[in-house]
Amino acid sequence: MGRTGQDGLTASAIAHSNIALAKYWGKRDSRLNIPAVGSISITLDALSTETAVSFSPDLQADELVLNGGSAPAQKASRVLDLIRERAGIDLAARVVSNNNFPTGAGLASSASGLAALAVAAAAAAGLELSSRELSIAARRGSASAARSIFGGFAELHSGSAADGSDSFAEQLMPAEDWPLSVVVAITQTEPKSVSSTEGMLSTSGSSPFYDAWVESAPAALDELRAAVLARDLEKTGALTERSCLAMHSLMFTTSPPLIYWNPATVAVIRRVTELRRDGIEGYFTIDAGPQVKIICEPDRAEQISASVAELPGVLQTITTRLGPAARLVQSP
Ligand code: 2P0
Repeated sequence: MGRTGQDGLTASAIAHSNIALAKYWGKRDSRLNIPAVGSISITLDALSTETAVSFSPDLQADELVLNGGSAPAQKASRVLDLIRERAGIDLAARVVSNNNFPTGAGLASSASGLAALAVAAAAAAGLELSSRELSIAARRGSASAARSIFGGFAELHSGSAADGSDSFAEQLMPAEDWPLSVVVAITQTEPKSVSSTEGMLSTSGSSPFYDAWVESAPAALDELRAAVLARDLEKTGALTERSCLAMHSLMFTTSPPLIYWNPATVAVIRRVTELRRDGIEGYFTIDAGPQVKIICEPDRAEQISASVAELPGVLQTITTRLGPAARLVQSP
């Protein structure tokens, strides 16, 4: 991986969003952005971000242009700082990032965005980093981004090292080994009012169930990992729903409470459960937002999508297969 820009110090990359089957919520180190619990995710083909990075002596500070508008560059700068340190360069960067889906609405735009940034920034700085090093760099921006470096199924380790060197993601299984589909039911397109970063800080300081969540996470991960590797949809689905509801229980018991759901979120949960009773197998999961993602076999996706699309408050559905790893976009 070298410099891909015509004028050097410039590169572009694409990464796909991911959704966690076993959720991450809470940090063991806020400064280094190290998660308190491990997580397992699937990368989604249809939701992606393309990010261009240019280091330049003409800039005074890092700049981020997100979907055409100026945006805070704080998370991007944490990734860029690590890349600058590794490359021994002292230049600010301009980052131009475009999502092909709603930003900040619980569709993991920071996961795809910061994974694409890590890949592009490393190449722009002339570094050849391993996937593990890229995953650690992406994690510094957003922990979920560490997982989007990989395609298919990925696991992010919380690790125990104080410097976060053992908190990286790795691929658990490629998409081809278990080609599932995901139906995303969008119930709101505006960004959420409380960011994940703020929300999890608030939860760890106030939910009476936070310690139990952290303590029970390793066993929950072991169980889910085994179900995924066995390609057992019923078990994977049940454990996915349990992790999602455990995380939202933490959110509900945060002070002040974090209620990311809206009435349509609940309607979709109920519909997924009813469909399953009728033999149409799908399993829901919900992140820090009101959208519902339904995991199913590809031959069930159309029926599930049509059924949830008719519910009041469901604005749109997107059906996707599992996606590939983050990668550089070669310049012409
Ligand atoms: C996850 N989420 O495992 C969980 C489930 C949302 C709910 O990771 O603070 O944007 O930047 O590390 O990665 C979203 O949080 O948070 C997230 P930071 P991030 O997918």
